[in-house]
Amino acid sequence: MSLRRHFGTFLVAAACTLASMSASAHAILTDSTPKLNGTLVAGHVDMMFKYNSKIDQHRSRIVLVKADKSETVLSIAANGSKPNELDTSADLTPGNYTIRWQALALDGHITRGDVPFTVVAKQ
Ligand SMILES: [Cu+2]
Repeated sequence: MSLRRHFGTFLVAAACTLASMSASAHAILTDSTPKLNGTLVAGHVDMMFKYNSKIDQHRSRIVLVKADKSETVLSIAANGSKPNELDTSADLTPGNYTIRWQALALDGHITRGDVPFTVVAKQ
């Protein structure tokens, strides 16, 4: 009984792996501002998340998570000339933040990721 249940779990895991290997259109983050664990200067900050494939900008999501865990959904700029990017901006004071992105690729698959970064005071 227990063995059979484990086998079922294995099959599900294997199917997911195969699906992700064959779906080359998954949105994978290839570049960003801020960089992973990067630093930005406080003020009105433009942020950019670039993927390896076209994404649905209207149905993707960018959430700013502050050090106190509070979350703010940032609006994504419609950018028809850069269909593989999510562009947004925010007014940021010094501190630690995380951008939690969720990208919907044109194949219908959603990928997610976190980009932690630090904002430092203007010199
Ligand atoms: Cu996919």
